Amino acid sequence: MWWILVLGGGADAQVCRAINNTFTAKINPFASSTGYYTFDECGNETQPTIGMELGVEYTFKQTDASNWYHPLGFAYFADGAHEDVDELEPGISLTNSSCADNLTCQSPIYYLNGEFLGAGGEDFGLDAYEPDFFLPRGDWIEKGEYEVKLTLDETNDVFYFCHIHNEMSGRIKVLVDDVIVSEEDRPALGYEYEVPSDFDAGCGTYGTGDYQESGGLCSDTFLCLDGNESDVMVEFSECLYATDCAMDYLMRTEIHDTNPVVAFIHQMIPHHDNAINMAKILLKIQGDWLDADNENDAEMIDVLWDIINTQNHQIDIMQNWLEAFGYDSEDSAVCSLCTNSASWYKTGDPSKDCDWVSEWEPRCDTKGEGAILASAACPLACGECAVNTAVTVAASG
Ligand SMILES: [Cu+2]
Repeated sequence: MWWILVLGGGADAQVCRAINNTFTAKINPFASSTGYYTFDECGNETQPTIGMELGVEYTFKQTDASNWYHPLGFAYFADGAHEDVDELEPGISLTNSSCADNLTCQSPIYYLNGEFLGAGGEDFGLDAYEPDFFLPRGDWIEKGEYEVKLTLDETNDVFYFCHIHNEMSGRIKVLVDDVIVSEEDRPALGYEYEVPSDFDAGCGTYGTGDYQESGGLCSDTFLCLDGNESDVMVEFSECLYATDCAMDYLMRTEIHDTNPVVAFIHQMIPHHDNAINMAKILLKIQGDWLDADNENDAEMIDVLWDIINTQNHQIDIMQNWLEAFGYDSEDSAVCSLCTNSASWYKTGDPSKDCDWVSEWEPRCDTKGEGAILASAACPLACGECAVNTAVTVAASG
């Protein structure tokens, strides 16, 4: 008899294991544009790869309030229905057609307050579970304890994912006697997880690191400080500046030639991103200012979570629309507002205007009336418009 050689002694460290067959889900809203799942059993790691023993029932608890708008799903490929790929359902198997015929394939089972939400057969409770996560946050919290049970009886990797937000999938590897069955990570996740910049990590935002005041991408002042602000307010204003600048910069889109929906979306996504980031900044520092036990404060906290989750969901819908009709996923252009003055001319010589300046670069040092330099009055002629030519920059997802 052959010994089966298990390669890679570090295999055990690759997956996070449940405690008492339970994974307690939470969302870290600051880990990415949408936020990422964590499980108490896996520490602070976001989107951890988890291990599940073959044939053992596990419970995924979604009782923490941060789960609102993030109903867990399970699929054979990353992102399930978002990508039109097979999910774990009673009538779906990639390998065993008889379970599909009998509606007994491996599938999650959804519960509220310990009660199965489905009717059996093809109905495994998702049709009641998922819609509840669209309820107003307070109503959803009041309804009670949401949880999903899942037993895996096939050995291939599967994924947990969010039914509402795209690209929140994490890998599940199957264990037999605590050993990973399939070492290879297959099928592929298909995308890299988002990693906030150091600046974003401090603010709780995503995608604003390049838009700090020091980056010079915005000439406007978004916040007026008089020097008497506390350190907290100075830090807060630096975070706000960067997200405001990102929106200001990224909303300068080219109008689409024929389709108003395209231009609407290209502007609305950075607009939404700003709302989401503003909400996250406040949520991150809420501590001394918003007390969840105070009725008015609690309402404000609801608003912050609502902005983050609903506007991220709308961004997904808008991105899907662009993809469905074959339009670019983003378009950000700093439009050419840079034009030569029609009235400037060299002092005392009206014939020497911006056109004259444009003929020879050294003429940019010429002064006009009021000692205004040609380089300032004729920016187009003097090559000062570089920042104003159309550029496409990566928008945050
Ligand atoms: Cu979600």
